[in-house]
Amino acid sequence: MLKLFTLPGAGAIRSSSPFSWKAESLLRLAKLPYEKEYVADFSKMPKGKVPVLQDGEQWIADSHFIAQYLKTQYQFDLDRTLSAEQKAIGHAFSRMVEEHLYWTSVYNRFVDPIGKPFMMQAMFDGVPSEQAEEIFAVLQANVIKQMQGHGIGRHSLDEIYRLGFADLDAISDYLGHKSYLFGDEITSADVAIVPVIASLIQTPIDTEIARYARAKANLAAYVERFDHAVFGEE
Ligand SMILES: N[C@@H](CCC(=O)N[C@@H](CS)C(=O)NCC(=O)O)C(=O)O
Repeated sequence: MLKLFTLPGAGAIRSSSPFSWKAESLLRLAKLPYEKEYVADFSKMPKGKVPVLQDGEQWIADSHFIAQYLKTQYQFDLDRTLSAEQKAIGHAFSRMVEEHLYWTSVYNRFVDPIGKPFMMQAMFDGVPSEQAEEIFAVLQANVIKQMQGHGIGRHSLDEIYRLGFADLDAISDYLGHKSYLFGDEITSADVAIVPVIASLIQTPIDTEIARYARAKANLAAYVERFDHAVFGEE
């Protein structure tokens, strides 16, 4: 059976890692049986990150390569009916969300002081507070370092969120009244986009960017529609 190395979630947050949530959504949409293993030590993963899919002797690290693997090995292609133009638009939206908007969501959880109380409770319930503070500080320092390297972390909170607002506007405007990005069917762009915006909308953190995302009625409905289609009543 396929095994997905992932991070746990809570309720409608299917994983605290949007890339793992994306990989799990793909497995579900492909109707492939799988089991999950939660990763505590990233250094045990082939590229130091989740998700990773194990299929027998094969280890596939990174959600993009997992999607490609499902296409070549299991003939699972969510984009088969899309035109070349739609595929190009979907590709650009996915990259914008995963390489840019994602960081504003990470910032809202780990760096914005408003995110900390929820994160502490969600991650360290029952852990002595001194130890929880120490681990959080390490995670936060790691996030800040990665965001500095990316470049977005060099901006102020206000600037980071304004950059995120523009991404949310673009998705909301393009989605409009459609069910999914390209109509009535889920395509791979939706699978990349929804976990990132759902992480903002459904995590009970009241940062400026989370409020901005929640205020977009079509995005909130999109997230719910996708979750119902992929995870049902679970
Ligand atoms: N491009 C990768 C990104 C994966 C990624 O950034 N995963 C994060 C969790 S959301 C991670 O494992 N972070 C651990 C770290 O950087 O130490 C993908 O699509 O799978």
